[in-house]
Amino acid sequence: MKSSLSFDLNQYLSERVRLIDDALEHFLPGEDVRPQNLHRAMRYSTLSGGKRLRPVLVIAGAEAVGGDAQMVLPTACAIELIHTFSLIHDDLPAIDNDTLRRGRPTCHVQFGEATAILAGDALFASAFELITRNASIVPAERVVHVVALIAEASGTGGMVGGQMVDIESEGKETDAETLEYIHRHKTAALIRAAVVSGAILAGAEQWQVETLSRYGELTGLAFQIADDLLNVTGDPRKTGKAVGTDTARGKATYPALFGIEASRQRAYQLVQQAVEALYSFGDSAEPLRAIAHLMVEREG
Ligand code: GRG
Repeated sequence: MKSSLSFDLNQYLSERVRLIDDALEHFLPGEDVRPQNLHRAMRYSTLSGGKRLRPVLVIAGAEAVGGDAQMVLPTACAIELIHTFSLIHDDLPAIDNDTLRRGRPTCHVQFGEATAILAGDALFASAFELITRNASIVPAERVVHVVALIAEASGTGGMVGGQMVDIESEGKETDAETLEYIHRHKTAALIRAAVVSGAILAGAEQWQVETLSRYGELTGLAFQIADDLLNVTGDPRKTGKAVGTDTARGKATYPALFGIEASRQRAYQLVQQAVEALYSFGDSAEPLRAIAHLMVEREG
């Protein structure tokens, strides 16, 4: 991971990831609580060493507008639960049929398909319960705004909609417009919602919300292009998942449509634009600038 002279990204991330991991551990039902198998599956998939990019972005969004991690921690964890839910369902035999995730057997391989489906469902419901807890920390109208934003980013106007078009495009020739639709909805929508939610909960002004929305959209797209590239050129020991699966399934991806070099350039160009979008922010947005670069320079 790269860090600028004045800002230590590694330290920034490790401090916030620890906060998030502790809060998730505390929030999720214990393995000995009935129904035990469901709770084991929820904990297995959530507490399995993800990068925690989305919850970190919730915190960084809050910090960019003068807030702090404690103001937004329930919502940060909630977004990670939604992300974990999407990964569990994405890996199912009916969707991508993947057997490896974060370096371990996927949820349905470990617990069976029925439990994996229910674990995903329960994580999604728990996420919204968790967001409402933010109302004990910040004004409730900000929380209501964030509930609507995250629900939209998860549903047909976001992740689920993108996933649907992704599935429908498998094995077909896909044009650039459809590919961008898939990536913007399947991946960028939740990333954008993460950074914007943090800012709204921390009391952002409208211009700040609009700027961070643009930052989230641009970096979210760059992140998915990097994910496409890692599926071609990545090391499974670092990504924790199988490589070459997109090509095998005839998936619509940037490298498949534009080639590796052009995809890489597009990802870097998007990051550049995202960083430029933050020009009106001062040092408080330094974490967001550094995270934007990390999104495309990562190896896992
Ligand atoms: C009903 C909300 C809902 C979801 C079901 C399956 C599905 C619909 C959507 C799938 C969305 C999806 C899996 C998009 C891919 C996004 C992506 C690049 C995931 C990898 O994220 P990382 O690299 O993973 O942040 P870690 O393991 O670090 O958390």
